[in-house]
Amino acid sequence: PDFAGTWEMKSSENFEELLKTLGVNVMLRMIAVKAASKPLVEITQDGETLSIKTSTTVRTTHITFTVGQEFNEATVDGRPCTSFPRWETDSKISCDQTLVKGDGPKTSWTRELTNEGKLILTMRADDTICTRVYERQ
Ligand code: R12
Repeated sequence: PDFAGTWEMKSSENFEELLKTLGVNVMLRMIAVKAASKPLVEITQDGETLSIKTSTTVRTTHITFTVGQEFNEATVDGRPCTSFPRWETDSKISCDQTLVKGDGPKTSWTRELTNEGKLILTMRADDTICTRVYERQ
């Protein structure tokens, strides 16, 4: 699958609930929810190596990983973690995260390319699942 492109978000469900489960306080949640309502996602891909830059007004993250290989990133609330991305289907990457330090909810994300050319991101913390749908700009 070709994840490459410049993506804009079309819908988001449960983002604030996810932050709640992660223990983010109400003030930061308000700021984060607002900022995360207009993200810009830029993905480049070389085979199984993806580079994903996610920009908002308050935080920009940039990860590069190869499916099947561990890498370091941060959970959505900013805690350093080790991540292991793998193919769940031939068009869906599933990534379990392990906190580098301390305890917290179990977190993971998936990124899937649909037949309609949409990108579906899910982020999970324990039983809370946030689903965000992106379309190419
Ligand atoms: C915290 C601090 C900040 C944030 C939080 C806790 C904000 C996080 C944001 C995340 C956006 C995620 C997106 C995901 C995607 C845009 C804005 C939660 C700044 O302590 O769709 O890929 C300091």
